[in-house]
Amino acid sequence: MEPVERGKERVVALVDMDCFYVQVEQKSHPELRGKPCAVVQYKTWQGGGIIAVSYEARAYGVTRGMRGMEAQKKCPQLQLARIPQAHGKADLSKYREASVQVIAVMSRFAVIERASIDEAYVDLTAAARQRARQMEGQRVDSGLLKTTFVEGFSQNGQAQQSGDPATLKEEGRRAGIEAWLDSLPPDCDQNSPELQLTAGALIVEEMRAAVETETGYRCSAGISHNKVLAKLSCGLHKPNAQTILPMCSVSGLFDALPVGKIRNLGGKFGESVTEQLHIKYMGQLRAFTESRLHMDFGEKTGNWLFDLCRGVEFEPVRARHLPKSIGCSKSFLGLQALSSCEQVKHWLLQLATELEERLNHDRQQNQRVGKQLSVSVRLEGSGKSSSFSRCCALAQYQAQRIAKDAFELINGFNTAANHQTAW
Ligand code: DCP
Ligand code: CA
Ligand code: CA
Repeated sequence: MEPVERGKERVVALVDMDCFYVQVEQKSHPELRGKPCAVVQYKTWQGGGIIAVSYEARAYGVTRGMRGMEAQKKCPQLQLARIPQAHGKADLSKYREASVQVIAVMSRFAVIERASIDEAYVDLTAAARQRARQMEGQRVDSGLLKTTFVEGFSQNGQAQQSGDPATLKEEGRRAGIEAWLDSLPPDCDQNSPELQLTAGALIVEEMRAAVETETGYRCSAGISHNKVLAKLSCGLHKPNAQTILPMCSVSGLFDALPVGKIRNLGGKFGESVTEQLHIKYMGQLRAFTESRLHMDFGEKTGNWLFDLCRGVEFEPVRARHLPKSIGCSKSFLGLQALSSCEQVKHWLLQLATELEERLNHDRQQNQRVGKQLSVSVRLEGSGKSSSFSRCCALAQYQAQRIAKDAFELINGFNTAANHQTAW
């Protein structure tokens, strides 16, 4: 037996819910289903800030971050659902509960790592190998991959007569699947990494169908050999679709992919990579030698980048269904900025009250206790903003105590410390 090509050892998927908060609101308000709608936070000023948008509304140009009223100008029939509030701030518990339901269904299929409120990584290596063994020697029935796209194989839609974009897209998808299945080794060796990806995609089709049947929620997915490629491919076709990203399509995709679109390269570090190397696209990283990347980023990170731009990455999917921390926050922008100790104490107590509730719920549900209390503060100064964070032991699940400890943690940073009341 030949050794598996480096980087193709695993089958990893990322599942991400489509317009998640919108779907949760549509489930409890059926009149919103299939309609252009959006979820807003604090409906007070200009219709509130939009944080989730249905795909019907996206077609009108409605996007996250718009004000409700601004969006209704683009799409007059847009309906707005509002995030519930508690303790003077957004209450996300219904979305967290929906997330738990989805994770429960998915975890019947394979090892799951919850990555955020609406996404999870799935290690399908064992399950896909087993499925590939059963499939060996037979051609995969493309009818079982009815929402699957294959990156690099989906462009060649034949029938150009139909002008309808949805029909064209579906024709392109089907042609792509057939071309992909044709490209699999003719004897369909169970050890073929490409057959294993295909088997993984079959399992993800089943998993997504089970999620929809049992929870009513639709999602999209990416199927590839590692977390970075799975996450990237999930976003290529949405909503209610899934995308296989085979290694052979990576270089074509990376050639026009801005570095910041890659998991873990979206922030400051990604910026330093593009600035230091004077590049824009992920594919351009391939021009640099290992030793050059070592020089600029150290051995460990250099190696990681060298592999990553070739589609190779090894971060494991860790079995974890629960968030590692429980946190809540609130922003006070512009004129709302807190300016007295009383205000700071008041809001710390509101946050601590939510925290106490959620910590108690978590202890009961998950038989665990929190150990550390961490407080982060963002300051909006004249010109530059700054932030800091401090932590201490979490003594008790008690709001007053949490608020008091939190205040002491940050009080040393109060620049108005000489005055008794100002912050
Ligand atoms: N969310 C939020 N504020 C943000 C980003 C997201 O409150 N800045 C919430 C609302 C989203 C949910 O998290 O519904 C999931 O975020 P996603 O980025 O996955 O976006 P959606 O699920 O809404 O849409 P998509 O179908 O593009 O994944
Ligand atoms: Ca989502
Ligand atoms: Ca997401």
